[in-house]
Amino acid sequence: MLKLCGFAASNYYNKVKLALLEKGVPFEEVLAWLGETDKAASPLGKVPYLITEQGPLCESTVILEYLEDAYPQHPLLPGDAFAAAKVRELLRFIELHLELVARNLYPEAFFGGKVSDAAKEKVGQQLEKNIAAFAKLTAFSPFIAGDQFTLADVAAAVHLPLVSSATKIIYGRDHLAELPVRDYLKRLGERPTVQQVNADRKTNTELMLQRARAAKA
Ligand SMILES: N[C@@H](CCC(=O)N[C@@H](CS)C(=O)NCC(=O)O)C(=O)O
Repeated sequence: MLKLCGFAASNYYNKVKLALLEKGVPFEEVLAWLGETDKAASPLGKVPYLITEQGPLCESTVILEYLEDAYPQHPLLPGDAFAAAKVRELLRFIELHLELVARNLYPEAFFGGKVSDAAKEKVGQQLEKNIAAFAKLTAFSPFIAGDQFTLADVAAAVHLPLVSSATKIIYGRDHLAELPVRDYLKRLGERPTVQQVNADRKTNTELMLQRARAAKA
């Protein structure tokens, strides 16, 4: 059986978990905190990584693509090549131009660190520009790439809430507020798969915080 390794507080881990749940592919979760990962499976020590019968795979989007190829049931990419590329375009956009930019704010937004004012200003400007561009690519009708739940929704479900909360904490304003993201995430939240991922995330985040407190004591 596939083994998904990492921890459920991680949004990248949850992206793969949500795809597995949506596709109905059986898998086992193996808890691996940062610093306790298998470096042969994930040489940068990042999570998630997936252990397959043929060997390990890291990088969440590569894993998503592998799952689509290896488990065609409940496809999360359209059959038409162009429509599939449009889904991948959104997926890439969310990861590269939203998550990876907003991630610069996480040390202060979520982990008690500090981000310089200059960095905050630069990230804020970059996000404004990237979110305006993202808005041109999606109508949220009802899903990110149209009328079907796809890999782009899998990414959106885990990345967009963090972009919203990080910008709200750092700038006092949710930079996604002008898009229909709240209603969209509420709709996604009606899916049992998303509910499971969110419930496990909360439990695991609590555990992660307890570990951090114990390490400090
Ligand atoms: N590009 C990687 C990013 C994964 C990632 O950054 N995961 C975080 C946890 S949310 C992590 O492992 N951080 C530790 C590190 O970067 O050393 C992917 O898509 O899988």
